[in-house]
Amino acid sequence: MKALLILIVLMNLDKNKCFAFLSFSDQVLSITAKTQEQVELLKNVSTQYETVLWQPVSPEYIKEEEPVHLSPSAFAQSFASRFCFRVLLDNTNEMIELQTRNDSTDPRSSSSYYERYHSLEDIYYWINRTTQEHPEMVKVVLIGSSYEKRPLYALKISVGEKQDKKAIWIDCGIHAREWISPAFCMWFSLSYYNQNQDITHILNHMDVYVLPVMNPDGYKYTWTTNRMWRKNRSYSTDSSCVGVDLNRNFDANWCTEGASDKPCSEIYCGAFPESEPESEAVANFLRSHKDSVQLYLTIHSYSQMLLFPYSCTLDEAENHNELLVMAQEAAQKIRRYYRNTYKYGAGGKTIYLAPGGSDDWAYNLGIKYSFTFELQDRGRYGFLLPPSHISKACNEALIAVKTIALRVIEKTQAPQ
Ligand code: 9B3
Ligand code: ZN
Ligand code: ZN
Repeated sequence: MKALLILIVLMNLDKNKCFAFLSFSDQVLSITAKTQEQVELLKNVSTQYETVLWQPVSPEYIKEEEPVHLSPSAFAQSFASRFCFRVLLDNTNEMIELQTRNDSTDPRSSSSYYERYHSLEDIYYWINRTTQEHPEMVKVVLIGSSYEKRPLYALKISVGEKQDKKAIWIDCGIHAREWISPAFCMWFSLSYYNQNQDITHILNHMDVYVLPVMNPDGYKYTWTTNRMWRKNRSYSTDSSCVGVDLNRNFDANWCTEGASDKPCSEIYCGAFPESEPESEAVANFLRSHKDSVQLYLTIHSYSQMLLFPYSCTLDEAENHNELLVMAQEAAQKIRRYYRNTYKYGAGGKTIYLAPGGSDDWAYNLGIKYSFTFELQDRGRYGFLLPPSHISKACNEALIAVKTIALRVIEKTQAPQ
């Protein structure tokens, strides 16, 4: 993708100053539509010109006054001249190169192992090492396999003699390009086997299941072929487009408004609920552990939000206020300790109506504490969050997890 590019002329729109820019295919721009006409134009551009849309996830969500993040490949000049925009990133190719390099083959060679992104092979290796180094508390559970037959390994972190503890489930990497998510699952696991006081308390009361990469085929593909891939890698019989959005494939108002039945869409819901082996594996595991799992967490990026059901309807969950207070407390901790702002609320009202998500499905299964975290950042780097930001992004999410886990224990278990 060397620089095709296009020029964008200057213009004077409203009071905004807009300067002349050259736009290249490895730039990411932020454009805000000011009128309905501009909304339509942006929708057209992002469907027609092989534009890579970073935010929102799919063109139908483009609205007035909400910044759109995209990587233009061939802007029509007529289009470009009608907008003011800001360049978010100038050199995505270089950033991608940097973030995939120096992925050493010896995982623990330096102390910054957890502050780098890791290839799928590295993560499998890490899973193996982790269980070997902490056999007394970490076990690996094979919950299924992906479309391309890669194993879906979850870690079970458990301490003490008690066998049938309640549990927390946490999955990462549903969406392939959200690299901070698998990095978080690894960071999180590390903090659990290098315990501190809060963690010890949590582990005395609950086991923790961690699925570091729910979409291994997609993740692999982001390392080898297309860094911006989101879906899994399944082929459908009646289209040349590949992939299902695993977070639209669960049985929660499946494929209604907010999802698409078109295989080429980034939010394609699949042929039927749980049509994909990845979502089916997670759903099967949770169904068979629904009496023990009390807290469901799923990690995404980017936009800094703590969301809870429902996303698939605007109706409030039965314990909406309880979830709201928990999310608020977690967001306050992040603000206080890390000086960073997270929005929180029910998904449907906070971002957009989105059916078929794992959090809503888990909630309806009976897991009354169910959250989706959208980690850093708010668009400065988006999916290409530099490795130097991993530790802060993970630590702030970790404090939110701890806050919520401690509350769940308080609410569901008598003091011991
Ligand atoms: C979407 C759904 Cl369907 C849900 N239940 N909870 C959160 C989201 C947001 C993520 C998505 O899948 O679009 C953000 Se990447
Ligand atoms: Zn205790
Ligand atoms: Zn996501």
